[in-house]
Amino acid sequence: MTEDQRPEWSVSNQLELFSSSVRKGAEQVGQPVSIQRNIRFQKRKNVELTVEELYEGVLKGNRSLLARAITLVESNAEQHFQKAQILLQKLLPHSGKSIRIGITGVPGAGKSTFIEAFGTYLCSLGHRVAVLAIDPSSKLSGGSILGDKTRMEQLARNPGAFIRPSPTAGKLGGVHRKTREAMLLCEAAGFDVILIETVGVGQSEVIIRDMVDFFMLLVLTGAGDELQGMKKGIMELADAIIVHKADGPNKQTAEQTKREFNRILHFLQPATKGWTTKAYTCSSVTKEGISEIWSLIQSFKQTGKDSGVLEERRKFQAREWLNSMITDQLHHYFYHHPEVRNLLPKIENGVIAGEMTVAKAVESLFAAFLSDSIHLK
Ligand SMILES: Nc1nc2c(ncn2[C@@H]2O[C@H](COP(=O)(O)OP(=O)(O)OP(=O)(O)O)[C@@H](O)[C@H]2O)c(=O)[nH]1
Ligand SMILES: [Mg+2]
Repeated sequence: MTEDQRPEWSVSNQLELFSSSVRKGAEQVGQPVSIQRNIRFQKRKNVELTVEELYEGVLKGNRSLLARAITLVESNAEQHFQKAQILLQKLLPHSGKSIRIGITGVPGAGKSTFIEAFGTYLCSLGHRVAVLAIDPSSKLSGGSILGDKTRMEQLARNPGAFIRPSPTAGKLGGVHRKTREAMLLCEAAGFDVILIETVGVGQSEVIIRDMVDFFMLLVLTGAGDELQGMKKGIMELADAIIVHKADGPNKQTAEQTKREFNRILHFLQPATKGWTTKAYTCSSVTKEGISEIWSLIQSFKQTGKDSGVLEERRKFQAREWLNSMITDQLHHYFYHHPEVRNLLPKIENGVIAGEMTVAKAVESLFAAFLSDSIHLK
């Protein structure tokens, strides 16, 4: 069949004839190699890539292959889990070289806007910036609300940046494992600054603190209320408190709020040994204070490197990660054990009806779980 005789394009007619004629066209305009590669990639978009292909792609810093590698680690399918682990194992030696920065604050504190301004600034200095998000509510909503590219339009278009919205919660390990693994992949892809956004609603701050080197809290003015409503515990997790939106009529009050935070911080335990947590002001609209925050992080990194505190922190975090994965796995195996699944409703009813003590209930379930380890595959 010649090109003149070719049939109408339809799904069943989509293959060689059509792609070969595109390729021919491309060769004619003198761009054979890259276009051909593109065609091949397009054709394979829905085809699962091998570990080797993902490995090569991530190491080369290819953003679309990095995105696909992250999709793989986020997958809840058992066979993807195994494949993802092989990929991570291979990439592990290439990870760890970034500065990991956590950013939290109440909804509307301006986290996404800050990341847009800060990330764009870092890219202009030649850094490669990856943005990840932890969404503590995704377990409930099943969706993702953070890391929205709409608030980060400029950064999303920057060739030096990579933005990944938060994963949805899964069964085998949760959002946190996925974020940690996504972070390793980004590092292997050459991103030297990792920004992790999470909305400050309690537990998520502790989780993010355990993943990052530097942790900052964005707060707003309205000092009295802000300070009273803020838990001391959260302030003690932070390496810096940023009074955000310090622009226009807000600028003066922001300075005042900063002073009040500094007064309180003086009496609190610092989050990082050898580092004094202080409050700063910044605006993501006027960009005032943005470069100072980067200088601050640089000096934090240097201090932490010299004292060995940063290395200690990473080691501690690796141990915590191991522990949390063991907990996740145990949880998974326990609740998926057929006998446990079978017994649990009856035992629950027994406990609710006051016929069985909780300790006895747990003992019975564990007896069932441990009597048969065949299912522990
Ligand atoms: N004046 C001023 N407004 C800002 C600044 N940064 C953010 N905003 C505004 O604050 C609002 C909230 O900003 P976001 O960046 O979406 O806040 P967020 O903390 O990411 O919010 P969630 O993702 O919902 O938790 C938006 O209307 C921004 O335009 C700033 O530096 N100055
Ligand atoms: Mg946001």
